[in-house]
Amino acid sequence: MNVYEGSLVATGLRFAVVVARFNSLVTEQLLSGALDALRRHGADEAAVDVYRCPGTFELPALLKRVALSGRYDAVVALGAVIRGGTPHFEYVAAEATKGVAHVALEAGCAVAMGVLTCDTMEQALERAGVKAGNKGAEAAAAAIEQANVFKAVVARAGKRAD
Ligand code: INI
Repeated sequence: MNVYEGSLVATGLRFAVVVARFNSLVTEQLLSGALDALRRHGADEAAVDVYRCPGTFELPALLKRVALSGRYDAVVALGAVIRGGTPHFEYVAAEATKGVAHVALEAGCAVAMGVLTCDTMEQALERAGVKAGNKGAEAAAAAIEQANVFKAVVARAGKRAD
């Protein structure tokens, strides 16, 4: 039996982090969590690019262009959708989730999802480094692992079939 899995070593990999400005109090914390995780897992500072878009609704479109550019081993999507008094939340959250999933299936690189969907700003801040970890850091770790297992698939495909 052969088991293939991705390591959490980011050295030698190229990353893009795509982050929405809306609810920047939260998204900037997700961004610093993601960048910190990439750095601590060994990513080169010069191998990490950050792209910003207006809101989470715009995230999948930018993510798609970045992911399809061929420049990256992994891209990380960061945003924060927080419920207000109108159905707008549902639309933005649904489109962002579907959009990121769509890019993940179409892109040649790994795609990680770090978009929070929360009822309150307090819940969002808790998940952005205050009480419940940092989902940006978790998404960055997932991106590293997925990029490395993708490399394992390519390496496996290059070996003689047996
Ligand atoms: N964008 C977010 O990133 N988070 C939200 O909570 C949010 N809400 O709830 O309105 C939000 N709206 C803006 C949206 O992403 C677009 O930028 C806007 O509709 C312009 O296209």
